[in-house]
Amino acid sequence: MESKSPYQFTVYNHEAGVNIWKILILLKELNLSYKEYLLDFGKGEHKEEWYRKMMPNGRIPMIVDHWNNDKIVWESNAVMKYIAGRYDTEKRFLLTDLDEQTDMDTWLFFQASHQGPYFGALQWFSFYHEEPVPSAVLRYAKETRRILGVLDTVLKDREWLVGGKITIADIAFIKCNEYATKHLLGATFDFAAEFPHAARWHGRMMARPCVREVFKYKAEQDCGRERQHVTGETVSAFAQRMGCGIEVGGIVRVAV
Ligand SMILES: N[C@@H](CCC(=O)N[C@@H](CS)C(=O)NCC(=O)O)C(=O)O
Repeated sequence: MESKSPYQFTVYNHEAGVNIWKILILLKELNLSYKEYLLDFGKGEHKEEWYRKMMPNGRIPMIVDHWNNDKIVWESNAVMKYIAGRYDTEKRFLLTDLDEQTDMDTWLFFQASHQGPYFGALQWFSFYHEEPVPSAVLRYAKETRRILGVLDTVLKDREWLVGGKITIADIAFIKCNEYATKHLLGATFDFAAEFPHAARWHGRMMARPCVREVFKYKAEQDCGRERQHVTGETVSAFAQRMGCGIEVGGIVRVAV
């Protein structure tokens, strides 16, 4: 179907969404055009019927490709695979060897099934849960460190996760690692000292112009890691009030 849309994708997002960053980075790296639609979580717009018809899970992110019959794709790593598979014609972020492709998928699944949920659970129990649950903070802080340790071990003798070059699998980890190592694991956490190989790999990605551009854009959007997006209360104020979080109530001591 010929589309009249002047931009290729609509990207459904929320200003505090975490899984969107890797998609925006890939779109920028491939110089593809898009428009963001910011859903109002406060009003539950992402649970409304019109949205759920496209996105049955009622979450973000989701994309619509107007230049391919309004194809809908959701689950952020599936979105990355779709965008790269169709539009990274020079395979800048993909691999050609079948075994390496399998390894790339393995890291994408690992990101979606381990890094995303465990880091997300640490964030939840540190800042958003109704009552303090120190044992949950402890468990997910340990898991977060363990996952960084897995990455650090494999990156000891290689620059990238698979195929000797940056792929969508590497890009998939950027945002959660940045957030965990700067905020979630507390002010005393030293990424370079504890996980030097993963820290160098992360640093290489953070230095890329397109990555910097997305981080700058997001900072300008005030996407509110310091804001509890539904109530408007800051995460710090929330953590203080609840007496929970990595740096509150001495939990940092048991988490190490
Ligand atoms: N595995 C999914 C995770 C999607 C997800 O959990 N999105 C969160 C924001 S990053 C969301 O939409 N939360 C809203 C809600 O839970 O209602 C992906 O990678 O796309």
